[in-house]
Amino acid sequence: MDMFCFQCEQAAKGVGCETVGVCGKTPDAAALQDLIVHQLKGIGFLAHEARKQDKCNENVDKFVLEALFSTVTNVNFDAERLADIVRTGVKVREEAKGLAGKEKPDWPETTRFEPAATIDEMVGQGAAVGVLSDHENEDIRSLRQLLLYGLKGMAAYADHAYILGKTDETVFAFFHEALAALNKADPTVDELVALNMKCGEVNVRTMEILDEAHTTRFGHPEPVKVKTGLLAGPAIVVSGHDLLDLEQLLKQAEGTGVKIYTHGEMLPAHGYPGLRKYGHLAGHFGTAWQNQQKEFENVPAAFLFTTNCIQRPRSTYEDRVFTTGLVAWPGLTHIQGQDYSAVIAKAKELGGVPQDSIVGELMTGFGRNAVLNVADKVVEAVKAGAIKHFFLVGGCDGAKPGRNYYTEFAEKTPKDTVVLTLACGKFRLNHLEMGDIGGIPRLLDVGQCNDAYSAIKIAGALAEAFDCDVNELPLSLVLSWYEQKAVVILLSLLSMGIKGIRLGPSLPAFITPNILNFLVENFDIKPIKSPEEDLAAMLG
Ligand code: FSO
Ligand code: SF4
Repeated sequence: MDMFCFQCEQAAKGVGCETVGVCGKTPDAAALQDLIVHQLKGIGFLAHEARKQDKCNENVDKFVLEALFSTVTNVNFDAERLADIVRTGVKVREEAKGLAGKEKPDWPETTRFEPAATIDEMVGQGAAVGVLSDHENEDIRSLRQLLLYGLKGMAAYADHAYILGKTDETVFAFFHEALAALNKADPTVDELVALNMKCGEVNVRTMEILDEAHTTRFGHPEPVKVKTGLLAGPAIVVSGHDLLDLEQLLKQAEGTGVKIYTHGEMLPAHGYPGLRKYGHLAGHFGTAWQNQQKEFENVPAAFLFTTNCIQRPRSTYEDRVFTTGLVAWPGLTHIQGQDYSAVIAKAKELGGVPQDSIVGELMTGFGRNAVLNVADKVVEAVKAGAIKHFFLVGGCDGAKPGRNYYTEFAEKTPKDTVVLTLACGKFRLNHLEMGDIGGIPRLLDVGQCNDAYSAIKIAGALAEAFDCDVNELPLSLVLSWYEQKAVVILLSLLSMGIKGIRLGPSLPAFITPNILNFLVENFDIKPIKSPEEDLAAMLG
């Protein structure tokens, strides 16, 4: 075995990637990511000790977010950059130690970790502290990994909010508390279940501050039709989730003749007044992340990745792919300090497509404000029997053939039902013509995975209007998962007591049969079956 990683839905053979990641992660990158986590357990412990004495430091708080986010699937594949994080971590650890006070003999070994001199040696250190060495009891290990992946996902959301100037003390404090707890040699199942639930709860707050960050800076999303394809002329296609990167690029490209297109999870950007006001935000290109190698091939545009999900760029377009923020792929040009002049220059050099090639249109922008503005109409439609059921069909997309389930599911939903969708999983259904119910579109794109808070608010408002619990609403959740952001959203939904969630396309490899039983017994989680069977059960 050259490596072991099972943190995402692509884990080889449904067990784990052992020679190279299905995502393209090398054994070196995998080991260095494990080493970052090992180091973070020490930093988290010290920061947690410091917080008990009301001491904290922004550098430490920020490093924890960025380092965890760098280990999320499809973010950083570059061993050099990962090793740099470990080296920086030593300085950060010293800062945290300074806050925590005099070293105590019972502090865990992770607080004293020193990286080796070379990357090869660091890889050896990482390989020794990976998942399989975590805990001999598989169920304990499963719950510990669930917590770690929840933290990774939450770090992504917290980092997005941080970049936009929004933070919350409870969020930082929980990262440290949970990382500190991961040092414990013999945690009980109950302790770990409680920490996982708290992770979900704190993530709701994280998503709330992210929502606040987005809506205060860019306004509330409004429903909008977006053209898909490219117009003639120089083009930059922006992927990932970071709206601030997109805004900076739009500002810098103003007046240059370069048009900007969204890709994948950036589609909902068009709904924000503060971004739509830029006339050169020209449309959307392509579908979900796993199709990028096919869709980018031979397209004369520059591509910019602001967050996950990046895939190995093919030689036919690698010269035009740029990364920014925490994204890294060895050999690609990385943009520092949000100076996008090189990306703009590349787009000009390539020239773009010679003729307009618009292929269709997509609707987006049904954030909580837009939906709640028509809440009266929706409630009336339910009371009059015009809307019988709501489905939330969303989450991440991915490469597995089983993901056609989500397209078929949406196609088969009865005409008197409404489908809310979000995240890149929407590309399985957002091309469908689903019509409307008395002017209310049957398919509503709530936004990115980053906007899960909007969906939570919509469900909460419906429950309030009908004076019932969310679990009593005519609402079914059918989620697709891929990486750790989806893990933490699932923890959030469970922490809110939401039951009966259907999950696919396959169940996480890191969940053991006992832990799955626990989730089934307590939360009635169900694996997806066939669209017909599931629909019949939900509507029955
Ligand atoms: Fe998708 Fe990738 Fe948004 Fe994920 S682009 S898979 S859950 O990073 O974050 O939905
Ligand atoms: Fe495999 Fe997913 Fe880990 Fe990549 S992130 S190595 S695909 S389990």
